[in-house]
Amino acid sequence: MTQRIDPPLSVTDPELDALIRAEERRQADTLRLIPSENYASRAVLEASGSVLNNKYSEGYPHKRYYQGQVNIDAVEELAVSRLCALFGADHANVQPYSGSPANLAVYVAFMQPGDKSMGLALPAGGHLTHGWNVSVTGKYYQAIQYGVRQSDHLIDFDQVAALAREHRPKLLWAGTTAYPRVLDYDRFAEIAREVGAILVADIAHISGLVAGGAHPSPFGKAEVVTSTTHKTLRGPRGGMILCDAAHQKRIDRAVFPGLQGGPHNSAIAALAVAAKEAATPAFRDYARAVVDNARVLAEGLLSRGIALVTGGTDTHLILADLTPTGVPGKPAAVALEKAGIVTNYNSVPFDTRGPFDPSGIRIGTPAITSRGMGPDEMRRLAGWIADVIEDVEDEARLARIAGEVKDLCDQFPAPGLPS
Ligand code: DSN
Repeated sequence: MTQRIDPPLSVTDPELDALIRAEERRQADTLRLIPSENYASRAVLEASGSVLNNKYSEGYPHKRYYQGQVNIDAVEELAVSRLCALFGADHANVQPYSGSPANLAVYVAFMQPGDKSMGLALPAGGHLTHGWNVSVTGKYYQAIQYGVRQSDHLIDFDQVAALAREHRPKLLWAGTTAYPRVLDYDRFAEIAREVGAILVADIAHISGLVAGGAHPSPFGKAEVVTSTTHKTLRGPRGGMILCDAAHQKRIDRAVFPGLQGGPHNSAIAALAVAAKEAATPAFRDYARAVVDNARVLAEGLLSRGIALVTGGTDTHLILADLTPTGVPGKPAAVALEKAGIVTNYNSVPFDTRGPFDPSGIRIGTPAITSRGMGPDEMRRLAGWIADVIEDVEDEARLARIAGEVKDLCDQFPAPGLPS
């Protein structure tokens, strides 16, 4: 009998294993405030690292091009039915590899190259795939971009309506990556109806909040809804498209065979787990706490004189405009990381600085709320952020805060990490 050789990662590749262990420690010991990041549960991580990785399954349940799908079909059907129930959708396609491929599939489903779409411009808080000029969505299609008002940095619906009437786009995108306020889907739907556009809600940042009832739902208003699955939804890296029954065929064909080959079955399984978790009362509490924490953190920052775009937040996300402090976003983000507080530098609306050296930082509460932190911790955090920005070069201060951050993190173990 031949001996089976299948050593663990630590033996096969100690160098790589050491990097993963170091990343576990970094995620344990720092306050992770990038609003698009989170901690997936141990159960989600287990499913995403499973033997489902080994199976090819082009096609959809019971219509595949390879044999051996008895378990894979059941996995995909579970993910689809759980997501439809969670969001109240007719149909879910769970095969997109992530948010950008999901959005691209929507273009492929409904548009021909050169057709018009409309989305929020990237510098105003939109996403690359809503038609920004460096994205294929802005190169192959005619992208009309709307913005926010200079006076209050809120979406300018008068402009959205005027541009929609002038250009009559096929798709109207309602979605954001750096916008701290809830979206008025009724208003978007009204404009889309008037000009005969399909309203597409990209809820990548807020799908967990929508599932948990902490953000208005676009379902019943947008005919198509796209999302990543790893942000507030706390699932695996992946994407999904939910839509009305009338659009199911077009969407499914656009994903496969239009854009993709074999789906990533381990990600789909982990998404099924996340959808089950998101349907629990505990997840509703989590979603509400994410928003409450963001509000308390915003109040704390404002009380220390830090300016916030739109003056605050009613989501998981805060966009601080550091212009009045004299410290640009990048040095602030670098100093914050030295203090154990991980954010990202970000443009603010009408930024006079460039995207690699912008005026703002973007902050979110999904990951720290997954650790169980609440209002008291948010108040301490606001103080630390303000202290760092007060003097980004005071290395002793940064080191002291990093120690205090580590002590706090030790009291709030993160889901999915080794204890
Ligand atoms: N990278 C995501 C974010 O950080 O918002 C958007 O795709």
